[in-house]
Amino acid sequence: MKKLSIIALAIFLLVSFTTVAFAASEDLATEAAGRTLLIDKVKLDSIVGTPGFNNEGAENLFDNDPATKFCTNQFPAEVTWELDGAYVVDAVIICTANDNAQYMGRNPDPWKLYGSNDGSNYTLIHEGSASDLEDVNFTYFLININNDTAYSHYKLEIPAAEAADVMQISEFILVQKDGAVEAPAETPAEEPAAEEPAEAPAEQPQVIAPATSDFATVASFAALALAGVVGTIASKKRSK
Ligand SMILES: [Ca+2]
Repeated sequence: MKKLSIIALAIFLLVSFTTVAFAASEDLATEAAGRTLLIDKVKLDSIVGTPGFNNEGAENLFDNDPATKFCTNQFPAEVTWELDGAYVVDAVIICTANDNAQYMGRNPDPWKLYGSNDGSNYTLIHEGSASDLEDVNFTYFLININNDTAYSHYKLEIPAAEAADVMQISEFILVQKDGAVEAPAETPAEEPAAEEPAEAPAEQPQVIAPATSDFATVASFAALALAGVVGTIASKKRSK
């Protein structure tokens, strides 16, 4: 009986470990487990990505629909997008696509997430691999990330697929770090900088204006001087 109990316990532990190691769900709310998702913070018109197959472009990663996917055979695949403010991201949720179980090896391997606050200079936040996912369909995987910096711009870089000529995922969701709300502090700080160039052109007409009045002044003096000369000549002619 003791042997049976030990075997049963071993099986239970093995199943538990497997469940924890490959925690995933076909339901986003279950996989997110109360975390704050930044789906509605994505500026949809900011999305720029490597072309995908027909109707399978990078914009499909941000539509909160696992039935639409980003599917491409162009590598390295790259996607950049902007949020409506700067947020600290400490996890992402990636969802597999409609036929990963049939076409195995299409998960990204590796995948690299970068952050930026100017859309030009990017910092590597995390590098993941195909081991974060499985060859299953329509399944959300939460991947924790070690990051404490708020970024407003993000870039996903996928050098290759795990074991196929085609890479595909259906959703790429940023997860905000609990208690980190830095967006309001970042956004106002950027606005004055953007206004500075607008003021510079306004000063140019002011520089030109004195030159015009100087010309008018010189012209006035010249006219007065000419009038004086003419007057002098006229008076001299009258005196003769
Ligand atoms: Ca989608």
